[in-house]
Amino acid sequence: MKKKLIVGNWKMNGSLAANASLVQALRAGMAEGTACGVALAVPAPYLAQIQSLCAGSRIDLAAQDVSQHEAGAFTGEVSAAMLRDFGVRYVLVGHSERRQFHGESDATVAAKAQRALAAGITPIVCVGETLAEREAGQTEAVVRRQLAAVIHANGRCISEVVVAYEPVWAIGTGKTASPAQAQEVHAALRSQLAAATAHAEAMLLLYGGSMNAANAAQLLAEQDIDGGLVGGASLKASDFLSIIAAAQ
Ligand code: G2H
Repeated sequence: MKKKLIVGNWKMNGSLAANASLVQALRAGMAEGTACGVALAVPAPYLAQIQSLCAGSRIDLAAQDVSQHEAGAFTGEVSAAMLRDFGVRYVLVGHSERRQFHGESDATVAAKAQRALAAGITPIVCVGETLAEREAGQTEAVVRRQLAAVIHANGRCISEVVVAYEPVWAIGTGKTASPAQAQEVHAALRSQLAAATAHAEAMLLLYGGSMNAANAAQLLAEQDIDGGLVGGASLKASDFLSIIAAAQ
């Protein structure tokens, strides 16, 4: 069976002290036989700290964003090569908070995925519709358009990305897509990927949007939900450990 993947997205939260106790609790609480992949997407200034705290553990390092540029005069940006220097394995691209608050277009997201892949880092490509788009019956069209840009820009490498479906209306709101709602979109994304690569079945499709200790097992039981991208619930060790346990 495919190994599931649980990624904690800390967003703009943390401090040196809080990070140390959270990672310590996760390391202590992860069962010996934890079978799913686990990664933490941490704010860039803490990459070195988390790299060292996670050394020798089963926790992989992830970043929350990457520049679409290779290097040079791009003040404030972090390149894929810099992330690689810190042992980053995954990077989020196109999170709805980046699309919404930082004006990232589908083309920008596709270019970021390309930079990550070129540096040997797996992009976690986030797609998802707003409440207005869902109510207008546009959910599938929106996520297909967002994914199509990445497929188009990344060609044969598309099988190397992870896709995260995050309905914008479910992010940080406490509202979760029902397992059936999420599965419906995941199945559509899987069939879109299948038209682009022979490896679509093996690819990981994560669900994100108020996933928590109480709803994770049901969501993860769906056929096309291969893991979770977890925001708020990844900041509390006991909640995140319960989600990891639900992914075994
Ligand atoms: C969606 C998710 C993690 P939360 O952004 O990416 O956040 O679980 O807080 O809804």
